[in-house]
Amino acid sequence: ESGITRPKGYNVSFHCNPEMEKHHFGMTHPMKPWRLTLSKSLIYSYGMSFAMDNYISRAATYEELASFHSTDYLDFLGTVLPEPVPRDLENQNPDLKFNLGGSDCPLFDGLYDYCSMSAGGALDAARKITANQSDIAIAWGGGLHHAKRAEASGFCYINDIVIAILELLRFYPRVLYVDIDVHHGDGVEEAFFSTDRVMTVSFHKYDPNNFFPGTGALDDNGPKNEHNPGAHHAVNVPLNDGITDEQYDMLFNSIIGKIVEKFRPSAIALQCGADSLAGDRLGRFNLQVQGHGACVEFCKKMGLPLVLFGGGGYTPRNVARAWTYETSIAIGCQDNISSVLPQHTPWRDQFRQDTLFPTLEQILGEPRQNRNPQKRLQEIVQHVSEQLRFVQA
Ligand code: ZLV
Ligand code: CA
Ligand code: ZN
Repeated sequence: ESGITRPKGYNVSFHCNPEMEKHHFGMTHPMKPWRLTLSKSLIYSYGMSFAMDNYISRAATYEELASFHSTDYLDFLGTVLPEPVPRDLENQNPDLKFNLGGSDCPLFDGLYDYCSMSAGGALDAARKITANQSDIAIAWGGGLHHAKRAEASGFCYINDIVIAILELLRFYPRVLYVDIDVHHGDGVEEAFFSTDRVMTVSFHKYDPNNFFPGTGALDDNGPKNEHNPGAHHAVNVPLNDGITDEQYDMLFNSIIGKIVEKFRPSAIALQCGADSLAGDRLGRFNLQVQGHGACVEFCKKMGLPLVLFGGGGYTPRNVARAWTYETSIAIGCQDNISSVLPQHTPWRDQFRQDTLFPTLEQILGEPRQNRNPQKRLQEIVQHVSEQLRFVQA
């Protein structure tokens, strides 16, 4: 009836935990876990749950979190309580342990539960893949790419992606990590700096002094010492404001195509941060739902086991559109779903326009100026090609 059918022999699993979505970072904080509820409700309105295996994910255990994080950090994370911060002290320099409790990474009620549920979904997704039960596993509640072994950073406390990739590495010789969040995937890059079994690729806005986290220059490709097998296994694609679908897809297909050919990964982990969309509260790009989704489509076409993670995304209506479209791509029903949002979609007025694919004019009025000359993009492709000469499967 909805036009959604389940292709035989192709399995997509969907991992979420409604309890996670109920947490709040604070009124003025841009990260809104509720965007997960909005996304899921749109996905369900389209009837897509009938074409996937749906799981309520568990919370990751302490031991699972400790596969990457230090126990000092986890113990502290498990015991700190939110402290009411006096207004005037909020942005001063409190004594931050593990970078916790500042304005980017506030302490809030249920913080440890929130983190362990995000990681639990990502781990469940990875395990469905390694058990050969899913071809694509989706964990929109994961993708928190900035968290370090013993430090919170940029709204991220636990690096669910690193934990999930470590699980994939128990079964697969090589994993390709791709990150289309508008921010640099520094935590994942750093975690795998010294191994040649994971290649990390991040596309991001790069402006070292004015845009978080300030790392991820074109020639930051992993510590280049004689004994580091991970040298050359970090790929960075630094971009400027206003990049368009057309340019992004050219870059993405050309770079990921070359990498898959040379590195020959056995699985792909794709972080789908939706803050790279036009109109994002923190982002700076001009990507549309179609262009963002084209990255997922390209990865799917590689025919390798694929885990999809969420990530950033600060304009909830656009996050929900992108992750809905990308879920449809995973299932393979993207050409059969209506571009008009289903009439019965909950919170339908949140979406402003009734289309899954708003135009740039609808999103922004005036599109953001594109500061990515074609020549620079060619240079980036050239650099990556040269870098790949040092890589072998
Ligand atoms: O999307 O923050 O710029 C994955 C992700 O990649 C900063 N943080 C740091 C460095 C100095 N500070 C500023 C502190 C700001 C504290 C509160 C905001 C509050 C309101 C509106 C915007 C922000 C904000 N914070 C914008 N950008 C930041 C970044 C962190 C970005 C993390 C992206 C996370 C989930
Ligand atoms: Ca990125
Ligand atoms: Zn981001």
